Amino acid sequence: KPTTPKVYDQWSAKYACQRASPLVCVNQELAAAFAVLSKARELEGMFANALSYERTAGIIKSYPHPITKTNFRKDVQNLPGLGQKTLAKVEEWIENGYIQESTEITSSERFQSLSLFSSIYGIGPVNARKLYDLGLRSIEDLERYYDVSADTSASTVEELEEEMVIYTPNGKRVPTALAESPRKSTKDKARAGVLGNTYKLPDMSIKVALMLRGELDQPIPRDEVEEMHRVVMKELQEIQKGCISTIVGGYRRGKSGSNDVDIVITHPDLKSGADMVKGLCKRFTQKLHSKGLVTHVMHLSSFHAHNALRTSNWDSLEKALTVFLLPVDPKNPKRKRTHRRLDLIFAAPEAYWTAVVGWSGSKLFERDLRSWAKDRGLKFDSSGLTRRHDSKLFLPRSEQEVFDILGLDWIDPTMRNA
Ligand code: TTP
Ligand code: MN
Ligand code: MN
Ligand code: MN
Repeated sequence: KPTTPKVYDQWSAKYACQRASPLVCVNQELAAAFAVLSKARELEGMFANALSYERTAGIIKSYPHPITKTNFRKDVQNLPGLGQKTLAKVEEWIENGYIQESTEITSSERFQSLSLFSSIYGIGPVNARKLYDLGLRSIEDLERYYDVSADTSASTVEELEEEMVIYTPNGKRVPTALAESPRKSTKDKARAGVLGNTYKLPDMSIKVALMLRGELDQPIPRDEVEEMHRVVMKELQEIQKGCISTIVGGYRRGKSGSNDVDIVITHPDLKSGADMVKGLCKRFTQKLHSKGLVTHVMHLSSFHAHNALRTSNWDSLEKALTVFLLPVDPKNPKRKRTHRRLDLIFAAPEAYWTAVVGWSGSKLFERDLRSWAKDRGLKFDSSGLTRRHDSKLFLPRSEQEVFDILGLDWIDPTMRNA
């Protein structure tokens, strides 16, 4: 589907999901400078400020002309959501070619350590700040702190399930088995203190991510993404024939190197596809693990039908966040394979296209898609599209239909890089 010229003309629209945002824009350095400011605020826990700078970076990515004094007055200062402080920074960039604050942040020890720590899977801003406050600065410090050594072996699906706990506000540990059990009522869970609380990732996942850091932080070229996809789907056919899939995430948005591989999977049979997909995530992950293709399972989620723990950013789809290793290529046996992060997302056929849209990103695009939907009395997430007042569920049969139902103009995935 060609991107309609209309979307290219909508660069001043409020929501990222109304605008075309290329991977690399004509004002890339300016967008990157605001991305640094956003990242810094996020690392410090200032989420409203982080979002505001993220939106600024996003709207700059959609603006199609190199920003100059002239079009600053004509266009840029009227773009939605840019406040006085932000506009002053844009002017500073026009004047000097850089934003002082971004440059200072980039070279600061605190920012460098916090970014480095939070680049490890399982370490978020809160944890990163805690580690920094303990005096830790480098990866070597982290390895000592988490006691990463040879015993950081494979975490199997079973081990992971045993280890995963949820922390309630009063520090009580609740096993996820209870939290996610579809047999326990919401009332039971509330009594156990589970509702509304977040998972604490087991330290094992952090250990694994640290141990494999040198491999996991290498971008995955597009042809290797495609090779992983082929291998995964071939294995899947062996336990469930007829499944279909889309590679989503950064790959779908056109990135030449991805940080991980994200695959959305369903069985297209509208009558029995949902049943065939149910429980498949865990079964398939176990199969991949037994074959040595999945070496580690970082997180396995959503066997809870009612999804009491659902937070605004997460859907109720079954997913496995794993570490994957391609087998040695017999035609090229000397080439060592690299451990890669692989995310598998399973959707019932009626949720497939919302899952594809919801996992194609970017994060800002997804966030604005939810806001846009909300403004129109709809609710969008990866697991479905519903009307708010009566919970009527829409059943889009294509990605185009998801856009149509939402009243949005089509945007090619490669233009969703807000
Ligand atoms: P990611 O794999 O984390 O990111 P990415 O694929 O866009 O980029 P890369 O892996 O190369 O760094 O997430 C995949 C998509 O899932 C993302 O594009 C949007 C969606 N997503 C959210 O909407 N919210 C979230 O919190 C996360 C983690 C992902
Ligand atoms: Mn990804
Ligand atoms: Mn991912
Ligand atoms: Mn989970």
